[in-house]
Amino acid sequence: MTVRVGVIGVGWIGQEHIRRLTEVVTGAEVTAVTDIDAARAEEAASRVGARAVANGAELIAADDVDAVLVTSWGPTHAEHVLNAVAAGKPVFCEKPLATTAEDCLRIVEAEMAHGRRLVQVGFMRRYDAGYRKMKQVIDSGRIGEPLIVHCAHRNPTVPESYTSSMAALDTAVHEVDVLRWLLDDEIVSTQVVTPRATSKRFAHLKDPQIMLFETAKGVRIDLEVFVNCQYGYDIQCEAVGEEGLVRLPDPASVGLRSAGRHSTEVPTDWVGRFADAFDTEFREWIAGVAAGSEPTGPSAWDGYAATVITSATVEALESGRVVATDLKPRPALYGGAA
Ligand code: NAD
Ligand code: ISE
Repeated sequence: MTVRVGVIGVGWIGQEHIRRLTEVVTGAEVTAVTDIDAARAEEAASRVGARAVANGAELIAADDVDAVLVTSWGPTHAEHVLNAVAAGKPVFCEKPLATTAEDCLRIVEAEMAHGRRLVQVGFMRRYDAGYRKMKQVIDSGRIGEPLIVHCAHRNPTVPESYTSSMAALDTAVHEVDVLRWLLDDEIVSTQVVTPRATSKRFAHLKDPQIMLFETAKGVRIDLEVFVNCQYGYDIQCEAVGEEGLVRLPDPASVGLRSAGRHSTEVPTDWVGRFADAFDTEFREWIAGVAAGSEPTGPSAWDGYAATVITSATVEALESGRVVATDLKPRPALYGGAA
């Protein structure tokens, strides 16, 4: 079966995922596209032989759309995801699932009323080969019980429109998801401390920030978010356990000996660093939709948890306090007891 996908929002990542669905993944076809910028939608549609439609509601209702991909701006995600769930269609939503905890919960409740999972959230790091190996090691017990995790998320630069709260909402959100998954644990509190700011930032931005999370099992996580580090896109993660340590490998890259130096490249952006993870994420999502099975990737509940935890982190930044994350009990549909 070829899965016919409709895409809502064809800006940067929407177009990148259309390319992925048409050139990389087998068993998928993009049939319909929409964007509030109609000319952009027409252009993106014509490139892949799809049709441009007026809006998200029309796209979701279309007979030639089996599954929906939401890659519009974050504040618009909830409306499109809720419409897709109401139509009973599988929906892949780029992060964040929604920008408020209330909207995330509305999606969770709608999916529970539907009775099975339809929603997957675009936390692609769970599909990165390095993180998957780390999870195998932690699950195998070879480092014993995890105690501490040290992480860094560094971007070379960000535009002036990037604000201090985006360090949590837009950037650290990836660690929040991948760490909950890696540790099979929940983040219960969050705190932010800010070192001396880099001179290489726009004046309004607090950069770098150090986020400190505590999990339900008592693991302590420190995460450096530094979005003007200049030198490259650098993702680090090291879990320290009772009997050993496991570290995220650097992306495969040749060692270069030249001009009296031995060096390896640092990626320049997340697009290249996680290209394989994005490909795997979409291969697995499409295969699941084609098989008619429930998605196995990050769920609406994971999207809810990420929004609650990153919103609490913004509160922690603004207040200087340790903030409890205050998640609702996890429902049975998402592996919980409630
Ligand atoms: P973008 O601004 O380049 O594109 C968004 C597009 O959505 C624009 O073309 C805009 O006109 C359109 N749009 C907005 N509201 C719409 C609506 N209601 N209906 C139809 N179209 C609408 O942004 P982007 O960088 O492509 O980011 C899009 C989403 O992807 C964001 O939620 C962002 O957080 C996420 N993202 C995820 C990753 C990742 O690493 N997984 C990376 C970048 C962006
Ligand atoms: C961006 O939105 C992403 O999702 C990238 O993965 C992240 O590294 C970057 O900091 C965000 O702005």
